[in-house]
Amino acid sequence: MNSLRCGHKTLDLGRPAIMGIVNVTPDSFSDGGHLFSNSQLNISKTLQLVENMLLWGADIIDIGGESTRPGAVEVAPQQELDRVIPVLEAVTTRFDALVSIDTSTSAVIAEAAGRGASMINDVRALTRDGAIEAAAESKLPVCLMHMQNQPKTMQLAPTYGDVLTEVLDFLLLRKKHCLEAGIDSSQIVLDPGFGFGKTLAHNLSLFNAIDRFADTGHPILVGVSRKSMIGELISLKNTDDRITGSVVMALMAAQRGAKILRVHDVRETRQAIDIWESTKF
Ligand code: 7PM
Repeated sequence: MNSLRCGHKTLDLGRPAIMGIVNVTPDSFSDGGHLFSNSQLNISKTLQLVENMLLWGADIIDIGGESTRPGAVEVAPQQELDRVIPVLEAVTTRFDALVSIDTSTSAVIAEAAGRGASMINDVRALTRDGAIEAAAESKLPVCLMHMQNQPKTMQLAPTYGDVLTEVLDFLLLRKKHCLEAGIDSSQIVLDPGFGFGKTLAHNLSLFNAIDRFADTGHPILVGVSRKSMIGELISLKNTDDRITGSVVMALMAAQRGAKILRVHDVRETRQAIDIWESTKF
């Protein structure tokens, strides 16, 4: 099936889906806490961003309350709950939108599933205590992402023998654990985890092998939006200058078989994908 079952809703993957990033952390790397003032989340600004993303053609909104940028320290489960759940509630009350929750924490998975979340997106691939069980219980689709080490240390010295084999093997092992926990195979999305414990060379090896990930039969999610790999390729230090590069790489990822594109710049990415789709006959 070319779709994911998200509770009462469905995410169609017949064409590449666009996932709009909404970071509700005060220190996110590329959207620098612009939803915050006096370290307080501005909920009306957040809803405005979500409304715009939906108008611009986002298929799903990804809400995250833990910063996973390189060097970031972990947040307490209660703090993550306090950040994410009110935003989820506000978004689902106001809009008939699909919302994925970017979390590794079992309590957040369980609480979000009970309050209308449509998907679980875990950069730790459900490795934390209780996460896999909470996800299985929710019956929601899960995105399993590869990361080497933890955010605090992942970019210090990323090392692989064969990066493609290691990342693929990890994801297929996590898939096996998910199946054993009762998660339906058709609900599993895989993600190579660009920028998570990877050098530029590692990222490019994985990017050029997206088709190999797609060969697993699982929908592939790709998140390269405004990341340093784009800055490194064409020397752009400022994340605001990486929009064109991000759009180009999202389109290239889709052409290599990615089915979900996790992006900051929904309008620009939607246009690129729609142009590509329109040229097919
Ligand atoms: C460095 C790496 C800085 C990542 C900032 C980020 C992904 C994700 C994030 C991804 C999935 C950001 C992030 N990236 N979830 N969450 N895939 N599935 O761009 O690539 O906000 S966090």
